[in-house]
Amino acid sequence: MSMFCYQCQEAAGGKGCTVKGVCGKTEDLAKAQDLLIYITKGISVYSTKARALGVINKEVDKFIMESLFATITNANFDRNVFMERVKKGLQLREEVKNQYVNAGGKLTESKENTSWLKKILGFGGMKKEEELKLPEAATWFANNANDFNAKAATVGVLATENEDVRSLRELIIYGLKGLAAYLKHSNHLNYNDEKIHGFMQKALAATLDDSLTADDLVALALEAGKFGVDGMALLDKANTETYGHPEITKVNIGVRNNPGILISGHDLKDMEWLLAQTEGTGVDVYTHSEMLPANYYPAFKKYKHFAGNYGNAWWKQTEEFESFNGPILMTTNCVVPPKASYKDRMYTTGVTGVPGVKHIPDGKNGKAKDFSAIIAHAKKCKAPKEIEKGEIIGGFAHNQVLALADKVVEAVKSGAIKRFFVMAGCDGRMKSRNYYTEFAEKLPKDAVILTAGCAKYKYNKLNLGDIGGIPRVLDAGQCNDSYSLVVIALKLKEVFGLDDVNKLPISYNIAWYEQKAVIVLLSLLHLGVKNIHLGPTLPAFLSPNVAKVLVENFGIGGITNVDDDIKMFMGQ
Ligand code: SF4
Ligand code: SF3
Repeated sequence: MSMFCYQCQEAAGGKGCTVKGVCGKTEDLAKAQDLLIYITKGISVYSTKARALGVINKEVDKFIMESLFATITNANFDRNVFMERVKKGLQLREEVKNQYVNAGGKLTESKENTSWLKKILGFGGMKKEEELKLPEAATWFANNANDFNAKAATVGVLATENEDVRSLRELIIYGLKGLAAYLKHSNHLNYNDEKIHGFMQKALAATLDDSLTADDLVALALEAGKFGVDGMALLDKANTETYGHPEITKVNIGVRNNPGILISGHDLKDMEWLLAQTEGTGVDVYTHSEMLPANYYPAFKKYKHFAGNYGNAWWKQTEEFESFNGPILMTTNCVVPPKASYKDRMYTTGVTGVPGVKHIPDGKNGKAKDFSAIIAHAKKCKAPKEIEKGEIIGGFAHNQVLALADKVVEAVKSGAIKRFFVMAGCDGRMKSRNYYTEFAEKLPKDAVILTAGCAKYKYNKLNLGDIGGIPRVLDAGQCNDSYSLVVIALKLKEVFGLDDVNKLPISYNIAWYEQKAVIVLLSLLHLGVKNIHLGPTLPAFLSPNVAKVLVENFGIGGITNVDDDIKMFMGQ
């Protein structure tokens, strides 16, 4: 069987990548990732049982979280990393299995022996210990590389034959991947929620359970949404308690004359370390794509060598990294396999990786990562080439917007603001995404866009003006800061004395690309938000029947064309 992957919006032909990923994922990399996910499920069978007995293996928690995160679209292209993880995973599986047994857990179950002979003879009721029927992922072993490769080819997405069960299992797994990414960022700031780890493992194990019905799996997907809200709330707490609340900020998008380092991805701890280590070195730091919101945090704004943001959303990196001239640090997705022209200037860290690209490892015993190699590299480089000039404005996370609540409420009451549009999510390569630029341009002037994630780059540099001093594009931050938009919506619901969040004048026109958008979507569904429109296309992993459930129960829809959609939304 060749590869099969349909986890992102750019899945080939709207169905799935089967020869090579549109993202650049090769067949052997795809299979290694499949095998790793399979192993995490097997570990989760035991770790979930062990947890029920009060045994928590922290190394397992970390391993599963990071393994899920590493398989997110555009995070890691290094097959060796995944194969090493598979080996480590098998060791950990045995370790946690033994912990479970040592804590009194059984690998057998007691059954009545009711064979016909015994019944006729009048015995019956004899107890017999039988081995637990464990899924193969919990028992499979490999002796050599051939075993790994053979297994990897049989455990992918298509191993689940029923397309609806497959669709729901994958919906859950993709949600877990997004959740794992957010939890990892919280953990990096020393915030943790053991219940989220527990849920992730329970849900992974559940995807092996053939007795679960479609209804059970829908319920599990919504439960993932509940943990999605918890995960985003935890990260919000971690970020704001560590770096302060984002505040309204004008961000420079031009360049200075010093050499620079460009930092991309979502990890704010890496941002903190990089800013601290570059201070006084004569090297400036610029954010890229999803790191832009770092500019809004008080703790980072104090650095004079923090020069602003360079470039746009992830998919433009092949041009923009070339013209940046200096080294680039990728802290998370989205990495595009680099061109030779800047490959030697790219560095990965955390769960990211690209074969042949230098990787900055974690510091020992939780100490800061050592970015000195990147700084030394930057000193030898030219200053970035200017590709844009001017400023963009952002920092409208919940604390800042709620500080302006009176003004916002007044504007709604007076009719100056007629409707809000939540347009959070991801950007991507497809031309069809120009829909979002046109949509923003054509929206009535009394509508305000609430955004988060890299989707914003489709309209955050347009001059859309303001309404009585309130900008018409309010950027809350990274994709996880969609949580901020929820907090704002819930506050407005309270202020207007409504009993249902769907009665607010808010429409949801969300752009998705990778799996973090899946957990954001499940979180919104868990909160009871209805009539969310998803584009530019609906996920390939939704089977017709699963899509029908989402349409009928939650009013989920796609997009059509800008004019018709605006008419439809404004009539909501
Ligand atoms: Fe294709 Fe997306 Fe999977 Fe990459 S992540 S192989 S583009 S479906
Ligand atoms: Fe963008 Fe990858 Fe999703 Fe955090 S950087 S939103 S696509």
